[in-house]
Amino acid sequence: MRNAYVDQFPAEAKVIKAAFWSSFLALAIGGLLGLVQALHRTDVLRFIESADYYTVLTAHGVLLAITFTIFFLVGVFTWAVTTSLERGVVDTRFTWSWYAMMVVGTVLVGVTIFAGFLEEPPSILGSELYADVLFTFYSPLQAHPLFYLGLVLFVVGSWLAGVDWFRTWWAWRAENPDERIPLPTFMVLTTTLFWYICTFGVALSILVFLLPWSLGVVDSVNPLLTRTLFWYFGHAVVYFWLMPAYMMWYIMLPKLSGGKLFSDPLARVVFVLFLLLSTPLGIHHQYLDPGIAEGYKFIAMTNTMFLLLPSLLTAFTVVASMEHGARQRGGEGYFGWLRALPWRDPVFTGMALAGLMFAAAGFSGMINAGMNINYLVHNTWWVVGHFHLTVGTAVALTFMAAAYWFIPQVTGKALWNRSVALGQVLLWFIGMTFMSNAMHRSGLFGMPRRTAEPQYENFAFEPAAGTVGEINAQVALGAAILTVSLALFLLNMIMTSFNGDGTSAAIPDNTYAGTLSGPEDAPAILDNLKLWTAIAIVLVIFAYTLPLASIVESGGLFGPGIDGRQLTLVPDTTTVLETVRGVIP
Ligand code: HAS
Ligand code: CU
Repeated sequence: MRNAYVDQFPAEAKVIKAAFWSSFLALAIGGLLGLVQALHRTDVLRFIESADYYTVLTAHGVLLAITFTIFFLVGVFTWAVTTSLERGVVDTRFTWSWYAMMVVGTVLVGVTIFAGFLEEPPSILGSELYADVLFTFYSPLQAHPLFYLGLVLFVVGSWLAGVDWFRTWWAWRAENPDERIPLPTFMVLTTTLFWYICTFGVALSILVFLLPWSLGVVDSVNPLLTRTLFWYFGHAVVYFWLMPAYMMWYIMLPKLSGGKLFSDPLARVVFVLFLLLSTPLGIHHQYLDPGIAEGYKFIAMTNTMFLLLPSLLTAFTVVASMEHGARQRGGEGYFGWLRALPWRDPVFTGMALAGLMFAAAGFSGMINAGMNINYLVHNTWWVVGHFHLTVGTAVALTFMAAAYWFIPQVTGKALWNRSVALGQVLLWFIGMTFMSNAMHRSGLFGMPRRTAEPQYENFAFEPAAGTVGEINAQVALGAAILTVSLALFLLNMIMTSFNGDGTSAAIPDNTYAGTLSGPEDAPAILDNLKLWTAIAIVLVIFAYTLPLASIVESGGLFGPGIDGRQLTLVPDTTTVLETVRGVIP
């Protein structure tokens, strides 16, 4: 008898499958645009006008960082809740409705961004369809109202997904009043709670400021305020991407390694710490912003350093579990056990390589987080190197590796080709090593990010870096390898959906790792979600009330009023574009 997810939960499997395919579509388009811009700014091959660079960059950032990640993770979380509670969602119509809402939101966002490629974008609601605002979308850049509306629908869809997981858990709780929350559900619920806390900031920014401003209801906004509200959300969102990857490292890697999770209580502590600290540190993205006092930046830095702890605990617990597994399989010696790990399994190898990369990414994150060192790397290619290791590898590679396990689970079809899958995860690791290492290095020489023409006037990188040609070559080579890897991934996914139905031998059991120290060893207070949420909110209030108050005081809620007049700090986007077009031949 086969024990695949689709056999246990056929209705849920359909929604999860749809979410995965939405995610893969975003990955395909976003990934291809990544190649286009990497070749463009390294001057290796230019397909686009430099004036279109920001359209490409916005599509790349939004489709990969927001669409690909979040569609995949809502699928994974639905899987995790239903399998660990051993019950389906309360009503799959509700599940389909939040999925549909996210799709509509994505389509609106996508259409507005891609309209930027047209010579003459159509005019809707009185303004040109246009959204070259990058994935960070704060003012003074302005997008068409439909872009913001799409974002709102997407985020509200994700909120309803959270409601779905909570409802499922409440239904289970009514039937099992005395049991501990199963670990995967615990991870989903704590992540959902900090997602609610952090998205409050971005919802406020869009609904109160950006959307009315783009509709012409208000004349101006306070750019520092919308920036700060963005970053209130913008750091926590990175953990929204990371937590599903962590979840899979905790519940799948130990089993794939042949052993058990080292400690369930420690895993709970880790997720509680993320709930507490993911939001009150967003100002570490604004160390260089004038208008925020140093003291508030220092608080953000302190909280960031505290938040290294759960990742360091994760490194310890997950690697200890892998070692336990390897020793069960006969591994010996200080490091010899590494050879006993199942390196031929693409699911394992993809996730292990993603974890390895994340160890490096953690170091570049620590460097970003230091207030004084940040001055050296801020707005350079270093930061781009950092996030291609984090979201671009720790998260993306884990998701791709997991897909080799999930797609057979939710479709009942065996994976098309394991060797291609193994080659694919290796290629991702190699491509990213080239690209991200070169980006980090060039950032140290001041190579700016987010520009099609990275050279400064009167400043040549060549003598400063000595290596700009080599750096560009490495980035272009890395990007090309990543594209091949991506194509192989998509090919495998497509071919798998055409594969005949899988037998039980071809599809692994839908179960995850047991534990060496189980939930019975965890203090009951860890499961008190109300308590942790309350503390998390208090911390956010401490970290943000004073800086926000002073930003509003000095810059005005809707921008500075001088003699009763509103000073528009914000040039309209067409003027900016025309200036750019004028400068760039
Ligand atoms: Fe970051 C900028 C600080 C983590 C994403 N970050 C960014 C941006 C993105 C991003 C997208 O303080 C750019 C935003 C923009 O457009 O401007 N980041 C940190 C810190 C961490 C961190 C301290 N970032 C992430 C994660 C991301 C992400 C995760 C996405 C998923 N980041 C910053 C700062 C900036 C920043 C500043 C602003 C820079 C600027 O100036 O603009 C930490 O969370 C990192 C902690 C990680 C560790 C590593 C633990 C190691 C583990 C591996 C275990 C190994 C295994 C495998 C399992 C301490 C868990 C073993 C294998 C065997 C074979 C044995
Ligand atoms: Cu951050």
